[in-house]
Amino acid sequence: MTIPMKYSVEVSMALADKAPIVALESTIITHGMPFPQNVETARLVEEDVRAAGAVPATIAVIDGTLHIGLEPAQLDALGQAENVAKLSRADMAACIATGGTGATTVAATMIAAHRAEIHVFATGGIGGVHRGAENSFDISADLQELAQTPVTVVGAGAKAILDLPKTFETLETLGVPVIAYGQDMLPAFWSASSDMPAPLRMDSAADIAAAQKMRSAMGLSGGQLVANPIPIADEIPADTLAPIIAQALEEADAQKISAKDVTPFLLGRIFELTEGRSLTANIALVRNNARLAAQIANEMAK
Ligand code: PSU
Repeated sequence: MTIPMKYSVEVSMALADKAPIVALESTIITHGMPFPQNVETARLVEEDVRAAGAVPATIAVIDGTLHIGLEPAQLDALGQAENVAKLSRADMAACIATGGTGATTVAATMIAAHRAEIHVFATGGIGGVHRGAENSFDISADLQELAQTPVTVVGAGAKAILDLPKTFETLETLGVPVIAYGQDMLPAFWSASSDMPAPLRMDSAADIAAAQKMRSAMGLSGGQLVANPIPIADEIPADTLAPIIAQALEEADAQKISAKDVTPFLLGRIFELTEGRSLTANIALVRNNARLAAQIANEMAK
């Protein structure tokens, strides 16, 4: 059975030339940010990747076709579409098989990128172990994906709405390298630093690319998480955010929000409670991740 897959013009040219490519996800567009900032950000992020010498490949399923790289009109339409599915490993194939439309999460984007032989992917922050997971068992499929699919994911750590210590414990159990970029401590998404030391630290894109290549050479499955801190000028200090996150979590609990709806609900409430500041920070960190991912892709292509 052939997979209905379509490459954008610039991605197919880059693949033919073995030029550096950076995969980008689409859930951040459909479920992570409001319109029109979602589409504006997606465009800016693509431009950041190009300016850093790589080709952007935004990934999504549209009418049953897996797109590797979206044309501008497709990106626009996706950013305004309603009832778009949020796809992960479990439901991606079903969506393609039944002609559906869905945005790809970190897990699904990694699967698609690997199929397309793209080795580097930039996002905002990965999903992880939700607070209260000891009762809800809510753990993002992103963690398992990092353990099995060989793609280097650049994020500002995991989203700070999660239980960060449990998230990083789980990554360690799964054998996923977590590399803080340029600092000793793990970042915490909207904040440049958490109080957790990073398992690994690297200061250059070349080292990060070499580490992924060595994993493959050694036959170790899986990718790596590069935890890239938000630039200090754009961060929201963790102390400022803590009560806001707590309030959003309480509301999610009271309204019985569960499963895939939890992350979009929390991001939306934190946006309202910070009067938009969380979104400004989110945009800054995604762009910062895109620039680093492009540098890593350049090193991988050497
Ligand atoms: N980064 C962001 N905003 C987002 C996401 C990442 O800045 O909305 C998305 C990614 O697609 C990630 C998903 O896979 O959030 C995590 O969702 P969940 O917690 O339901 O697994």
